[in-house]
Amino acid sequence: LSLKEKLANLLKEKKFVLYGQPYFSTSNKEISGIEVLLRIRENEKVESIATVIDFLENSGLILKIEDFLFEEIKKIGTKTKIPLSINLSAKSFLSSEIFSKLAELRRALNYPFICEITERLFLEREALEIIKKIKELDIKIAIDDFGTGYSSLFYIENLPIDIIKIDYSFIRRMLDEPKALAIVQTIIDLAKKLGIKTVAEGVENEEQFRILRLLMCDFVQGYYLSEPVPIEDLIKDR
Ligand code: G
Ligand code: G
Ligand code: NA
Ligand code: MN
Repeated sequence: LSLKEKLANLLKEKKFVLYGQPYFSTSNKEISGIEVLLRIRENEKVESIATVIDFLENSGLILKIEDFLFEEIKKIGTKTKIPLSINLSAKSFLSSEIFSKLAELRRALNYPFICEITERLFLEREALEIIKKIKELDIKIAIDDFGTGYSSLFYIENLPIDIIKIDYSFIRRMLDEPKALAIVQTIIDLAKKLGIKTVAEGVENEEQFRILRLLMCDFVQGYYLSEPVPIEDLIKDR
């Protein structure tokens, strides 16, 4: 079987599963939102899609997988009031169908819902239009892995961005490297002045958490407070 056939079969057999990783308020460590992460469950093992995400995007399979993802979120989303975030690839926006799908998903959920996009989307000529259209659907926008791609102050100024997720590479180094710390601090300050919330990714220990709280980062995500877990476990009783 080709990789494409193999992945298509996994999808048909419902071997894609939804995990969720919460992010927490730095002021009280309460869950403020949940990022939905797709994983593949095969023979009792659950694996990240990190190694196949480029292939999924380039082969177009990502569109079918998103249909599955959206259907699953519709089921889960009605059981929780915690805002959910989904990751969308720049490729998802090549077809304008994505907007009707997002509109439908938004209607199925009665509270804030967030799309995480990466700076890669800014390379698309229509990036501005795309983001405005999402916002018109009353969906929030988070820039994922901020600082590692094509960060442009133009976009930060001109796009209606709600959340910046500071890439974990800066968080990981900030305690040892003054330059990384300066960058983290500056992103937080800039975001605050522009009315954009900040999430620090990849927070793994108390020390990092404390510094981020001092710097007035709004939210933290990472193994320190929670790894990704099966999403049903997160929304139980919430
Ligand atoms: O942490 P983890 O190894 O599960 O992350 C795998 C990678 O795959 C991350 O970069 C994450 O953003 C991406 N990813 C996870 N779920 C989805 C999804 O539903 N859609 C897209 N486009 N990317 C996803
Ligand atoms: O690209 P994106 O930011 O969506 O990727 C999220 C991925 O990062 C998830 O697959 C998750 O497994 C991973 N991750 C989440 N928290 C941590 C952390 O604290 N440390 C490390 N090394 N990885 C993390
Ligand atoms: Na993400
Ligand atoms: Mn990220």
